[in-house]
Amino acid sequence: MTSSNAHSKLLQALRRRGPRAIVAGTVGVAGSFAVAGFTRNFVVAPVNSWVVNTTPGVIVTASIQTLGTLGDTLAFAFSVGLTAFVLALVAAAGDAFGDRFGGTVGAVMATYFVGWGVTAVLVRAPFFALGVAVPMAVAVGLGRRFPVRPTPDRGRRRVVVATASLLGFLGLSSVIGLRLVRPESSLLTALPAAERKEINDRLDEARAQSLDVAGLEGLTTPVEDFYEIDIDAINPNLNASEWRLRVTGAVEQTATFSYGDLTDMAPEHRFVTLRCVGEPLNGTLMDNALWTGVPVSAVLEQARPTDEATHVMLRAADDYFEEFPIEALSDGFLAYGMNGQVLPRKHGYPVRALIPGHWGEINVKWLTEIEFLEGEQEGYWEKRGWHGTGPVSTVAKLHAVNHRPDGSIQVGGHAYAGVRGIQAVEVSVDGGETWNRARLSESLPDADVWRQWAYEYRADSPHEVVVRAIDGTGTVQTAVESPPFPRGATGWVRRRVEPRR
Ligand SMILES: Nc1nc2c(c(=O)[nH]1)N[C@H]1C(S)=C(S)[C@@H](COP(=O)(O)O)O[C@H]1N2
Ligand SMILES: [Mo]
Repeated sequence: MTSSNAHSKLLQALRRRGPRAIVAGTVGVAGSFAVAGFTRNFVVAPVNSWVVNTTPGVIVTASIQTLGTLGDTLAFAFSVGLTAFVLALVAAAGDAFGDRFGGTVGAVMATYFVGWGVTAVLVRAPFFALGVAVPMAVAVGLGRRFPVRPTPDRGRRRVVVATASLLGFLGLSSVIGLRLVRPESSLLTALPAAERKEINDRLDEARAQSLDVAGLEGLTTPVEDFYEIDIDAINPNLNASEWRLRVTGAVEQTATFSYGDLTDMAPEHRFVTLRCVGEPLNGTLMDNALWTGVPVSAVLEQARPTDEATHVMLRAADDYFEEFPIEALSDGFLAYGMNGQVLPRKHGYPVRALIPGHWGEINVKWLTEIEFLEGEQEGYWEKRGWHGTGPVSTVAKLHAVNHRPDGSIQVGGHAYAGVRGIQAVEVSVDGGETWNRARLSESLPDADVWRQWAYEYRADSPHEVVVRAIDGTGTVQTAVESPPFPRGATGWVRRRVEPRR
């Protein structure tokens, strides 16, 4: 046989089986989604993990930097295509098997068993593999029984029927699959109406309290604007129904909690501000949200730490871990909601820790374990030289400078001092010679929140604006300048302002 002969045989085989195989691969993916939704039992999930893990880190990082979460989405779309392609190969093999043994029955059986086997190994769940195997086998069987050939007579009608059935199946599968798990959508619909009302009232209140300064972020940061810091480019994609929180180490008795255990407890709603120790003094890695969840103390009732326990290690699904003194945990919070939404994946779905007054890094996302220790250990960042497990330092930022129609100048920003609170913000418009009190937004009724400040004045020559906060204990923000590494930036924010010409 000449090679061109073999080539044309291959082409013929492809032309005959290709469309059928591709349809089978596609309905295999759709069927899997219908039974599993966006969970690890969805056949694309293991393929996507493989794609992400085999993509070199530099490319992942670069794609995250240039594409953001679009990179995630593209990788996922690619994984969907790759999965359908692999399943199409299985279907083509089953189809070819039928040509030799048993005709259509042989093809259907072979497709069913191989499709099921491959998927069961991938998702490690025999039942969910049926979602792939059954539609694939049906597609191969129908394809053989009613071949769609582009002949003028019944060909056209069959194309229409086949296309319509395919689209119908895809649509139905998506609808069913999306209903199974809705991690990122829906307001916390499971909450009683009274709780939903409380969330909305508190968000409204914060909106009303926000200072009306152009270009200044409000008191609540919308979820899509909330800063995000992760050690990995690709975040864990956890399934709430499989998620567990374990309380271990130096405890009277270990305990395990499911998502339902936490959401069944009486929910609380707290405004908490987070700030990353790594941000520059006047940076943008500081935001505030209304979090819904339960106090850590509620789970410690069932797993009390022993008298020897001195520190806590929080561990997460991305292998992140952070340690801090046990005292900080008592006011801690386990959040599963954010601004009235289910906690988004990028902020730690299904559950994250919030440790009042401390740097962002110990507010562990994708939390899986609270381990009590009988002594100190280093956390992820501390192993890398940071000292970010303690209380935040005091900061007043300057993010808005407005030249107003009446000729005055308005400056404004946010100030934050953790649980010490903000008592005052002072503004100098002469480089620090003299100081004036800024207007402050009313305090939100929670312990660990920022405040906005604003100050209006007139000036007709270039000048330097300096701001400093005074915390709730009366201590003035330190003027000593230090870089973010290793304990957070300090100093006063200064900015040169030109009068309007
Ligand atoms: N599991 C896990 N938790 C984490 C991190 C992380 O990379 N993994 N980053 C930490 C850091 S450094 C900060 S500043 C905050 C940021 O929280 P955010 O991304 O929700 O704003 O999360 C902390 N919790
Ligand atoms: Mo951070």
